[in-house]
Formats: sequence, structure tokens, C-alpha cells
Amino acid sequence: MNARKSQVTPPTTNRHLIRWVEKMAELCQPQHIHWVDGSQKEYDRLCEELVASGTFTRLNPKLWPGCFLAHSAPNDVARVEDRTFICSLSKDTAGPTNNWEDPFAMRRKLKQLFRGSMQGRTMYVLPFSMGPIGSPMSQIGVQLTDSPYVVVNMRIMARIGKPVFAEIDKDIKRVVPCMHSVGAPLAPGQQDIPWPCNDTKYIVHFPETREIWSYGSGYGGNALLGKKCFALRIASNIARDEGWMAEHMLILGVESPSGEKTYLAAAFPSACGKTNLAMLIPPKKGFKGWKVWTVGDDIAWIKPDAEGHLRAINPEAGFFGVAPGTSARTNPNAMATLSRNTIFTNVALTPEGGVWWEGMTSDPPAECIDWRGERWTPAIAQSTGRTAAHPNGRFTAPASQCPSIDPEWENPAGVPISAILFGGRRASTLPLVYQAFNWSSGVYIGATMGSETTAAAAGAVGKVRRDPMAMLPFCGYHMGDYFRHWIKMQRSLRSTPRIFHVNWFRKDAEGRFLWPGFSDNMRVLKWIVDRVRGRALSLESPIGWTPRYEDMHWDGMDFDRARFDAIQQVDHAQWKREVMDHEELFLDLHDHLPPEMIYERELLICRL
Ligand code: SAT
Ligand code: MN
Repeated sequence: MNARKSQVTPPTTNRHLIRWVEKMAELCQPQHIHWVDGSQKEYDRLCEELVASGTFTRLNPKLWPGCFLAHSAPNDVARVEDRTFICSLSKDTAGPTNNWEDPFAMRRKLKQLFRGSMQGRTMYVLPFSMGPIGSPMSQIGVQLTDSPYVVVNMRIMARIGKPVFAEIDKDIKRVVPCMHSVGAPLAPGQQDIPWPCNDTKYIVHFPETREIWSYGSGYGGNALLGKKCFALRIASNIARDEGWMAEHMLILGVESPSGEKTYLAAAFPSACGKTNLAMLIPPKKGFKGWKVWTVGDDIAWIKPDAEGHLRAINPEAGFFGVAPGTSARTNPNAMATLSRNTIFTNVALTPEGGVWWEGMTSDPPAECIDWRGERWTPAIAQSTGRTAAHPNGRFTAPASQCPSIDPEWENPAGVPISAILFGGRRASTLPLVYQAFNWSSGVYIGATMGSETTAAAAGAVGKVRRDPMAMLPFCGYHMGDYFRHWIKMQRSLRSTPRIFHVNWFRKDAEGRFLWPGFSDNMRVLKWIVDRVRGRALSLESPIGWTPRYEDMHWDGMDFDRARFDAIQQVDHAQWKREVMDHEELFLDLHDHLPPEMIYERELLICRL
């Protein structure tokens, strides 16, 4: 029997799937095919193999039970936006903010790249459900991958394996095919390396045929194809066609002492604190009885229900969070979540067999092995400027382990959304919080969002870039059409969520943060909940409704009116420059821009 042919009977009766697997095996020439069942036994075996191959280091089970550490190749540490393509039939459909190539030319290129790309490796057939299995809001994909690292990470990030094959066999949902190869075939007898990948990288989406092809990278959003590629880039296309929204948003529930629960969704760019906000613990002083519940930290699928209210699910099952900066002080819930059964990537290894990253503790370890695998000490850091962890080092941890996980987080019908927040990292101009006048001015606020770039994507860090709805790298079609879709959503709603903009990162003239952030962000959430519930008044400013000092809950915090005025200040000169910047993005999108965006901009200019 052909070695490439599956040795076992496939655990599916779906002939399209079986045929596709055969065809792709013919192309990629793997040595084995493994149908992923998603069991603990299989996971344990794959982790063993990853330890044996040097990809994984098993952490000290007394300190970090069930945890592993991986170090990636230095040329494979983040999403590669310049290698990410939306290959729609027409360039106009992808829009100017996406890389585009002719889909036929791209298919030819991919065929060449994938030909023989899995030689000497196992091809895993990995079925996954984004969203709870069987939920009407869930979507199904099958990823073929030659990376066991991807399989074990996907087991944490999505629902995978046997129950998903059962869903596929019901034949009611379209399955999104996802091809993935690290692009490092092994010649007979060739020794493997801990992090195989390729200098040539392609992260390709075919929106019309709903397909994903990813080549050359094994890292994060480039390789865990259920996440950004499917749940955002492909799903944003499905959502537009079907009248719902696939958004780069966390989902949280605020519970008051009387048990009233209000759910919010919030869009911030990568590495701007979505995970921290989603897992917020209210300040001890002044917020007795208040609680924040976590539904998701990165992606929200939002759909109008039969009554015309928006409901949201988190399509993921785990957190792929930024490790540096995460600590018992900044995010105790994240620390508890990642304390066991977690896969760490690109953080440092301590001599006791634990992990460490910048910001985890105030005192660094005396020595450790850094993410590059080299000896690191605080003195070496001083002289070379090298960090122990890569700034985009990550933890992959099961959502079910999060102490603040919402009892409703797997509700197949989702949770009701009362408010939408936009935000980014802005040292100036943008106040701590303000509320949009209405839905269309809120869409304008989201559409013109800016943020300083972070290490989550390859490229310069700290430059303000326009990142509409935090979707610039993730919208799978023309950004102008995406704004139009947002505007149109209102028509299918009986109640629209209130829209807000927040900025935890405003600085004073000396460059010091004006706001402590973290648990004190609860004060902003409370004002937002009070606004949504009609309990707080507000002031009218040129940009929207802003909080009155006396409507903010200051119990347990010393923040006088002058500081509040400073952080809330709407500086007309700064705002005029800001609006000029909006124009730059709009010029790029002009031929697809909904008229509402032009009118909102004109009104804003008049008010300034
Ligand atoms: O895209 S990743 O999943 O690698 C992380 C992010 O940028 O949000
Ligand atoms: Mn993200």
C-alpha cells in the first residue's frame, strides 16, 4: 500500500473531505497521514514527540503542571502582514489596505510551494469548530498541517477532533479548507530541527471559495488558521454576506452587586490590553460586589437575534495572549489561567524549569535561558539591551481554566451585547473615555481609530497608524465596504448597542501616563454601564458625550477634578490635526466609502 495513503479508515464518511485529503497528500507528499481525534491521549503523545524532537521543553511539573515551552526560529516570531494576501477575483474587492494577487497566479505559486513540502513529515487532518460545537453561530474548518506544534496549540484554541468530524458528517455546514505547511520537507535520513519553517512565507485567503493556504511559518496567527485567518479574514466575508459581524473584539460581562449583568464588546489592536481588560478584577476599594466576567479576549462573532438585539459568541476556546507584562499585579486571572496545561512560546526558561518574562516579577531571575536559547542575566541585559522573552512571546491557555470565565461563555446563542468599545494606544489627543452621539457617529469613531504599533506584527513599533475597528490586518475585503456593512447593520436591529471610545494610554507633557489603568479601568466600565442603563448624565463635547467628574465612581481612588479634566481634555488644535489624519485613510478608500463617513467627518469639523 502507498505509504501516503491513510493506514486507518478515516473517521468521517464525507467523501468531499476524504477526496480533498487524498488530493492534498498527493501534492504535499507527506510520509504519514494522521486523522486528529482530539483526545487527551493523542495530545499527550504529540507533546512527548515534541519534547523528543526538541521543539518542546517540559516545564517542572511541580511548578508548572502540564506546561511546555517552545522557542521559535528568530525569523518566525509574529504575524507577517506584508506576506498576508486576500486573493479575491478582483483587486477592487480586497481594497487598498490588503495585499492582493490574482487568485489564479497565486494558486499556481502555492501549488509549486506545497509540492512535496511535507516530505518526511506527517500530515495531520485537523477538524475544528470555531464556536461551541453545534451552535447555530459556529463555523467549521479542517486544517491540514505538517506541524504537531500547531495541532496541540489548536487543541487549546478551538474545539477539535472526533465531535467535529461528527458535525461534518451531518453535512449541514460548509467546511472551510485550510492548508498549512511549515515549508521544510525532510530528505530521507535528514535530521529535523526544533522549529522548522521557511524564509519564504505566504498567508493567503481566497474569500470567494472560502479557502486558506498558509506556507512557511509555524507561529501564532500565521499558523493557527482558525484564529485570524478563519475567524476574522474569511469570517468577515461570510458575515457580510449573511448579515452578521466578525470582529477583533473581546467580550466581557459586568455584574453589579445586585446581580445585574451587562455585556460589552471591545475592539483594540493586537497587544493593546484586550486580555487584561477581559479579565479585569475591580478595585478592592469602592467596588465591593462588582465582578467582571470573561467571555473572550480576542474575537467576537456578533449576530442579531430574532428580536433584533445583537448577541455574541467567542469562537475560540483558549487564549493566545502576550506574556511580557502579564503578572499577578496586572492580570491575576491570566496568571491563574496559564498556571497549568499551557504552552509557552518565546519566553525564558529558568534554572528551576519554570518560565519568566519581562514584567512577570519585579526582580528578574539571576539567570535564565532567553527565547533565543542563550544564557541571559540582568547584567547581560544591561550591556546588550536583550530581553529574556521576545516582546511577542505568548501563552496558549485553555479558557475553561480562567477564574473569571463567564458561566455563559459557551452558550450556543451567545450573550447580549449592550455596548461596543473602541480603543488604542494614544499618547495624546484621545480622552480617557467618550460616547458616540449615535450609531453612525460611533461607526465613524471606529473607522478612524488610530493606535501606536506593537510587536504583535513584524515591523516598526510605536508609530500611530489608522487601524479601523482594530481590523486593518484582519478585514478580508474592502475596508470601505466594511464600514458600509457596519452602517447597514443598524437596519436589522431593534436596539443598537451604545458605542464608546477609550484610551488608557494618554500621557502628560513629561511622558508620564495620566491614568493608572488595569483594575481602575473598572471606573470607566461602570460609567459605560451607567450610560447604557440610562443612569448617568454626560456633557456634550465636539467629539461626543463625555463623563461628568461627579458621575465617575472615585471611591478608593485619589483622582482630583484637575487631573480628570486633563485626561478628558479635547484640544481643538490636536483634534484638527487628528481629523486631517482621518482624511488620509479616507482618500485611500474614497470610491467605496459610505456617505455617512463623509458627513460625520464634516459635522465633526464644523463642531471643532
Ligand atoms: O495574530 S496572532 O494570533 O499571532 C496574535 C495577534 O496579533 O493578535
Ligand atoms: Mn488579536
